Order: sequence, then structure tokens, then C-alpha cells
Amino acid sequence: MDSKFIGKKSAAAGGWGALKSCGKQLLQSGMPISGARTMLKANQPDGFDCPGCAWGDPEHGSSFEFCENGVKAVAWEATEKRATPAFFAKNTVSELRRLTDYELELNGRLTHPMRYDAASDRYLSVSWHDAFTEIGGILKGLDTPNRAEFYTSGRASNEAAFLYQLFVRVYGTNNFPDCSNMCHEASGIAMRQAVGVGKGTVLLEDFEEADAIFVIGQNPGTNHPRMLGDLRRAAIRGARVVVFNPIRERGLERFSDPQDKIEMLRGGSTDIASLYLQPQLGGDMAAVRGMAKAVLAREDRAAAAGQPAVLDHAFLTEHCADFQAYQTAVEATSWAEIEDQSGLSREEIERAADVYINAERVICTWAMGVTQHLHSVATIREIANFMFLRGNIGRPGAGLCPVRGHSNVQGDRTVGINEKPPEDFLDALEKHFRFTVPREHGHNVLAAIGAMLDGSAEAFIGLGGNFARATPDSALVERALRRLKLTVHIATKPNHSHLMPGETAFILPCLGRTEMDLNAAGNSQLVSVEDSMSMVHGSAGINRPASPHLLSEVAIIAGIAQATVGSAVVDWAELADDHDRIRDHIEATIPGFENYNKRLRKPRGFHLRNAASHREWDTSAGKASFSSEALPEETVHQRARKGEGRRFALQTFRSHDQYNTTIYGLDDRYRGVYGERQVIFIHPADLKAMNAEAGDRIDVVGEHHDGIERIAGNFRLVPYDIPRGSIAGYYPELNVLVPLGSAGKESDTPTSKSIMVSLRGRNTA
Ligand SMILES: Nc1nc2c(c(=O)[nH]1)N[C@H]1C(S)=C(S)[C@@H](COP(=O)(O)OP(=O)(O)OC[C@H]3O[C@@H](n4cnc5c(=O)[nH]c(N)nc54)[C@H](O)[C@@H]3O)O[C@H]1N2
Ligand SMILES: Nc1nc2c(c(=O)[nH]1)N[C@H]1C(S)=C(S)[C@@H](COP(=O)(O)OP(=O)(O)OC[C@H]3O[C@@H](n4cnc5c(=O)[nH]c(N)nc54)[C@H](O)[C@@H]3O)O[C@H]1N2
Ligand SMILES: [Mo]
Repeated sequence: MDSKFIGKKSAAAGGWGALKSCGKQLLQSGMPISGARTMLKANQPDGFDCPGCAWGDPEHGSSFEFCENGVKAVAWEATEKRATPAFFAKNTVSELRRLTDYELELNGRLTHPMRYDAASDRYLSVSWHDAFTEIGGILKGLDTPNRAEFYTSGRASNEAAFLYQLFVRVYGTNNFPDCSNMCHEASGIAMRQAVGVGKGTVLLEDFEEADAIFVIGQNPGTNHPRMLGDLRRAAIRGARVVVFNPIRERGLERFSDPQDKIEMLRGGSTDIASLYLQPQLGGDMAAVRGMAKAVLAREDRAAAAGQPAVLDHAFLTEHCADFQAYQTAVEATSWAEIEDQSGLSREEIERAADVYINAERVICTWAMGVTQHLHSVATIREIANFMFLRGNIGRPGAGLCPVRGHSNVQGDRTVGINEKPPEDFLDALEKHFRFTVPREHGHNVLAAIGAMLDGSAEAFIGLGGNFARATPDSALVERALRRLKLTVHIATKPNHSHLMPGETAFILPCLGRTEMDLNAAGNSQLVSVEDSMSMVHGSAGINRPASPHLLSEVAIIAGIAQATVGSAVVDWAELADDHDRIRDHIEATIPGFENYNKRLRKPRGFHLRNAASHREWDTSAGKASFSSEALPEETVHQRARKGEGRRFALQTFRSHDQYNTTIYGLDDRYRGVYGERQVIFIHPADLKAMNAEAGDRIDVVGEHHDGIERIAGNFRLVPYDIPRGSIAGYYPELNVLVPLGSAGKESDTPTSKSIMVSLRGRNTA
């Protein structure tokens, strides 16, 4: 079998490979010089916020915060390629549907508002005025506003998101499915229960003081490369980095910092993880419970021997609720259960617990490897429990750090993109704008899909994103979109969701983060975003817009709003013309934004106060609250194991050359895969047990058994350092296998990291 697509893994993450890749990206986008100039303004006080990820920006920014994947994100947006009306005239929508995500977005930036013409099966250009009028007409004609779904992808600025939620609520619904429902929803829910705030409690500076950093279910080398810089500095200082990840991710092993000239010239690198543990998929709650068990046992031994306490008794007494119940739950959990479910040995877990015990200050970070499981909320509560034991929250160098995905997904929630909005926020809106706010909770992503499938939803508006590809059961969702009365996509580049037109369908092209947004008087408009550390800062593009026909997201929302609800409650045009006015409204309705316009213009912006980081607990008990849930009865890997080698637990993750559904290239350098995305990573022993070889082709078959047949066809096997019984492959190609019916408890997040499948050989002669 030809397995040439499997090649050498990078020796370390970053390094010259990263620089080479940047050059290639800038060349591919057709803008090597202007692109480099654009990069110099990324994450600088007077520049734009990098659309890449939500990691924080340093106080004393070096010449620029280098990040290979930031370069890709910027080059992708600042490309010179254009998807013009001529492009749409050349291709029917059915033809375009045959392209891969990669091929489709390679056509570049959208230039004109487009309307679907069913007779010719093509998108034709349309005027903004006509588009707004027709959209407004259809929305006004629905029986109830609850028949429309308003999706948000987390790149939208605070200003766009606030205006959007205001319009939708004036229109009369809380249907706000958003990417966060598929992402960090569980983190918000678990943290609100545990500490009263749904956001991380640390600042970037805390990474300079931590003695130990636990990184659970996250691949920062690819998805938050600037975080690697902070982990590297911590490792060099002697802080211990403990990783929990079923597969060995290069960036967590070794990193060569392109910003460090000496390291680069010597060809050296820095070891990141001092302890790298490979749990089974979904085994983290058991692993963390095991560490807690080891800590409690150590406390008992210390007490018996008259040694200093291991637990932070002052914190537990003064600040915590339900510690006793937790202790009982930990005692009731046996090591046998812990080992079986986590896939780790007691000895390994005790080594990790040792690092915790010997560290004065500990930070714990996590991302999708934790949140996209059935029992994510319980797992994050367990992480919080574990951190409470030694008071690792609300003091320098310590705390909880869910590492967010999209660059403004946290801010979007802050300013009201929430299908279950808090009452006090609705009260504030009602009082300030004087209209009757809808109180009934709306649809999240899965509920919106349900409503589309059962016919109760008739319209879909997408503020960015790629709904049809990012959601589970993509084949079903595609069909559901096409049955709607109206689909509208506000976007920068063509994607597959646009090719699932409803009866009436529009693509509305908007300015990107890197582009100048000038108002009628020619004044440049700022937007703002909030990062994972709750820093809110300004962002102003510097590039000329990709086309003179583009409007800002804010202007597009204002146009739709005006045509739908008129200007009786809000003067949309006035707000669109001057973002300062939108920010005044945010300041008037959301706590923490005092002097918004002024503070936003300070170099690093301002911090939104986080009560938990001051040890103020806005929970039902008024304290930091322990949970005492039992471990899940069975995790996906335990279920898969019962299939005796025929079932596998599949996780879907990101390659190094993609941004969610946007594919920049076909390589995954850190994992040694080149020119191919249809791959399945598998343990060599499992490969052998199947009588298969590297490069063999297989079909991946869903084993959810709800009457729907799910097959992802023609994937190639790649032997990899991954636990037996677990396999991994890329999102979104594998989304056809993620069942709509499998979602996290309480979070309702699709379980994209625990999919039950089998592998079927293909006749490849
Ligand atoms: N370049 C780039 N940057 C991005 C993105 C991108 O696509 N490209 N996406 C952005 C978005 S929206 C998000 S949410 C973040 C995503 O950032 P990540 O959460 O890092 O994204 P994934 O690629 O899904 O990686 C999940 C990691 O968790 C591990 N994992 C899977 N299951 C388990 C488990 O059960 N236990 C443990 N301990 N680990 C597990 C996987 O092996 C993998 O290393 O990145 C953001 N930044
Ligand atoms: N199987 C599986 N599924 C997953 C995941 C997984 O790990 N596995 N991860 C989930 C996660 S964490 C997330 S966050 C979601 C992501 O879901 P989405 O946020 O819906 O998807 P993206 O791929 O980020 O959206 C890309 C599109 O956004 C548009 N876009 C880019 N920039 C802009 C802009 O500035 N403005 C506007 N208006 N549009 C813009 C472009 O047209 C581009 O095609 O996917 C989820 N789905
Ligand atoms: Mo995400």
C-alpha cells in the first residue's frame, strides 16, 4: 500500500518549520509583502486583534507576537483572490457542492451581495437594498419570530454581537444557537456552578508565577501557538508542565520559539511537558479524581506523622461548601475504577499528584478534549474540586483557565449572545431601550437543528461560521437548511453552508478583522473583543477592503434590522455610523464596561472584573462549591472495549493546517501527515490486529444505532502513539459520524470527542 503521505514529524513545534510555513502561506495568498506588513500590526495596541485564537496578548508586546497559525489566519483573510459574481456565474451551486472545503475557500474573498436563483441554480449579484428588503419581508411574514434561528460564530466583535442580539430581541426571540454551544459551553456551566463565574480566573501574568501548569485535553501547538511561548517561559523558569492527552502532541513535548534568536540559530528547542500522561478518551474525570485521592491520602499521612498539612484548610473552611461530601465521594471511588476508566496506572496518577502537591501555585488549563464529551460538566467540576484542595484559585499564579476557541467567543456571550439570557440582563435591556423583551428561552445549536428538521424553524441567519459543516450529522443538517424558507449567511469567504440555499437565500459579504472600516464621514471605526483572560481591547483593521461593495458586520445587521423591525425602538443607522454609540449602550446595560470608549483606547484595553479571582463566590451556596458526582458509569472507551477489537472510540480534532472548517492546506506537519486529510490515527497493535498496514483504506462506520446509517468513506490508516481502542481523525470531514442524538449532560454539546465507530476494510485492488 502506498503510504507516502506519512512522513517525518517535526522534531519540535515552532522553529524553522514554522517560519517556512509562514512564507508559504503568504505566497499562496498572493501577498508576500503586504502580508508581512499586515502581520506587524497583529495584536499590537494600534492594530487589529488576531482572528486566530483567544489567547491573551502580553503587556509588553515584543515587535510582534509571532505565531505561525496567526499568520495563516491573517493571510487567509488578506488574500488577493476573489470569489466574484463571475465565479458564481461560472459554477452552479450543485457543481460547487462537489468541491472540498479547501477548494471552495481557495476561491478567495466574497465581493458582492449574492442572491440564489433557483432557475439557473446559481448565485446572482443583488443590491444591498434589495437584499435587506427581501430578508426583512420574509422575517416579518413568519407566524412567530421563534421560527427564525440566529446563529453566531465567535469571531463577531462585541459591537456586531451586541447589535445582533438587540435586533433579534426587538424582533422577538431568544433563538441564539452559537458556536459556543459546540465548544466551551460545559466550561461556562461547570464554572458557574463551582465558582460563580463562567470564565477563566487567571491573567497572562499568572503564567509567569505558576509553579505547575496542568494542560488537559488541549493541543496548543496548533490551536493556541502563542500559549506555547508562555508554557516555554514557564518551563525554562523551572515550572512543571503536566499534560493529559491520549495522543502525543509534538507542541506539548518540545517547542522551538521562533522569537528566540539564539534557540533558532542553535537549532535547539525547549522541553515543555515534564510529565506527559496518555489517558483513554473521556478518562479525565477518573484521572483527576485519582489525583485528588492521592492528595487526600497524602494529607492523612501527613496528619498522622505530625507533618505540615497538604490541604489548604483555611481556604476549605472559609471559602468552600460541600467538602465533606466530596471527600466521601473520593473515598468511595476505588483505584481499580480509576485505573480502568482513565486508562492510566495508579503510579502515573500519583506522579502527577506529586507535582500538584509540591507546587505552591497551580494553573489548570483545558479545551475541547475535556468539553466535547458526555460528562464534560462533571469533569470540569472535578477539575475545580481538585484545585480547591490546595486553594489554587484567586491568588497569583493559580487558577482555572478554559482556553477559548474563536477570538471573540467569550465576548459574544458577555454582550448577550445567549439562548438562556440572565434575567438581569434582559431587565437592563428592557429598561434602557424600552421594549418588551422576549423572556422565553430560545434554541441552542441542537435545538435549532431539531426545529429545522421538524419544520418548526423556517429561517436561518448566520453571523459568520459554517453551520452545515461544523454541526453534527452534517448530511442531515445540509438537507434541513435547504428546506427552509430563508437562509442568510454573513461571511467573508464561500463555504459549504452557502451551498445549502433555502427557498430564498443570500450571501452577504462583510469586512474582515484586518480591514479598515470607514464610516460615511471617513472616520475609521474600532471594534472590540474579549480574550480568554477577560481582557477587552480594541481592534482596527489596516488593509483596504477586499471589495468596495463590502459592508461591516455592524452595517449589515443594522440594514437587516431596519428592514425588519424599523427604527421605532433603535435608530440602527445612527449606531452603524458610529461604534462609540453602540459601546455606550453596552456600557449602559452590561456591568463592567464603565468608561468603555475611553478604556478601550488604552494600549492593552481593560480587564473585566472576575469575582472568583477575588475569592467572591456568586454561587447558590455563596462559596466555592465542591461537587461529589460518581464517575460516569461507562466512558466511550469502556464501551468500545466491549466490542472486542471491532469497535473504536473516535475523537475528531484539528490538523495543523486548518481553522475549524477552513482548511489552509493538506499537511499536518507535527503529526507527520502530508497532502492528505482523510486519515485515521490508530495504535500500531490495533492496526496489526486488523491485519492492516499503514496507508490501507477503510470506511469509518458509525455505531450509534438510532436508525441512521453513518459512513465516512475512504480514509487511510496512520499508525500513531495513541491508546489502544482509541482512534482520531479530522473535523469537519468526520462530522457525518457525530450523532445529533449524543450530547453532553447539561451542556448539550455534541460529543465530537467520543464517537462509537467500527472500521471496515475497502477492496482497494
Ligand atoms: N490554528 C487553529 N487555531 C484554532 C482553531 C483551529 O481550528 N485552528 N480552532 C479554535 C477553536 S474554535 C477552538 S475551540 C480551539 C480548539 O483547541 P483544542 O481543544 O486544542 O482543539 P482540538 O484540535 O479539538 O484538540 C483537542 C485535543 O484534545 C485531545 N483530546 C481529545 N479527547 C481527549 C480526552 O478525552 N482527554 C484528553 N485529556 N484529551 C483529549 C486531543 O488529542 C487533542 O490534542 O482552538 C482555536 N484555535
Ligand atoms: N466534529 C467536530 N465538530 C466540531 C468541533 C470538533 O472539534 N469536532 N469543534 C466545534 C467548535 S469548538 C466550534 S467553535 C465550531 C466552529 O463552528 P463555526 O464557527 O460555525 O465554523 P468556522 O469554521 O469557524 O467558520 C468559518 C467561516 O466563517 C466565515 N468567516 C470567517 N471570518 C469571518 C468574519 O470575520 N466575519 C464573518 N461574518 N464571517 C467570517 C467564513 O466564511 C468561513 O467560511 O465547530 C464545532 N464542530
Ligand atoms: Mo471552538
